[in-house]
Amino acid sequence: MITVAAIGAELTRDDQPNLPITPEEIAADAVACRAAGASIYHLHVRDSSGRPTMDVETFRSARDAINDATDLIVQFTSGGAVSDTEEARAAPLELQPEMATLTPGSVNFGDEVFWNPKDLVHRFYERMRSLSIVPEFEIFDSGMVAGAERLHRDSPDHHLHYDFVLGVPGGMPAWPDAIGFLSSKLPEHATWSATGIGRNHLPVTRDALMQGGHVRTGFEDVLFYERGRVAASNAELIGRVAAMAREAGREIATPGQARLLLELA
Ligand code: KMH
Ligand code: ZN
Repeated sequence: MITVAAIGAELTRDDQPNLPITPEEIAADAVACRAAGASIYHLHVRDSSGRPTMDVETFRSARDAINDATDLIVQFTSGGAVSDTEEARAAPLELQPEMATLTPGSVNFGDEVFWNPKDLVHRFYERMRSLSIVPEFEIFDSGMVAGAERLHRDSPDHHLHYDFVLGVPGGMPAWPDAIGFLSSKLPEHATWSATGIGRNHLPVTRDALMQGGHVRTGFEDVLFYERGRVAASNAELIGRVAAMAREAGREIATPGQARLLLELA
């Protein structure tokens, strides 16, 4: 499975002129990503001036635009931006996306803190499950694997899927043995993907593909396609990861196959 983290909350149009913002731009981006091999679209949204927002109607328009144009799994962020309140971060869940991210612990995030105290995480998890949303646990540091386990208490009523996000300043670095270590700590039958931020991206992608994991790419994680050249599109980033997967002898999942792997309804 290839996830595209297409937008994020940190990047601006000044950094990345091709950042998709309007529903039309997001739909066109999603179509291109689907053609290049993506099966999951990890969604953040922006307001009309390009600032990150957790506005429910903006999420609705973007989600509907992706659904109208593709069969991609739409995965909402519940992380938002580091400045968002708990209420704002939780609000779009009422739209019942198929999946949503859940970060089971706090972590330094550059000069800021990505704030996920235990009670907030439990409230988000309960809300997701009450709406039949399958969480993807975002693992920025190793203790978060234990944090996720405390949520489902060994008897989850959904498939367990994790995403290792390595190389955020303040989180777990993209150490060469990080993926092997983290994946060895997951419950049986769990699936996992990995992404490396910035210059860590290709080594982490390669390691994940070689070790049986799934992968994530996109503007949220990668600004430069190569030294000195900003990525032209999310689809360009997906295309590179898909080529690496094929070279590693891995098949690319369609959204339908990903739904089976993730046991989505
Ligand atoms: N923007 C980060 C603070 C997620 O989408 O769940 C959090 C984030 C994780 O992007
Ligand atoms: Zn995100």
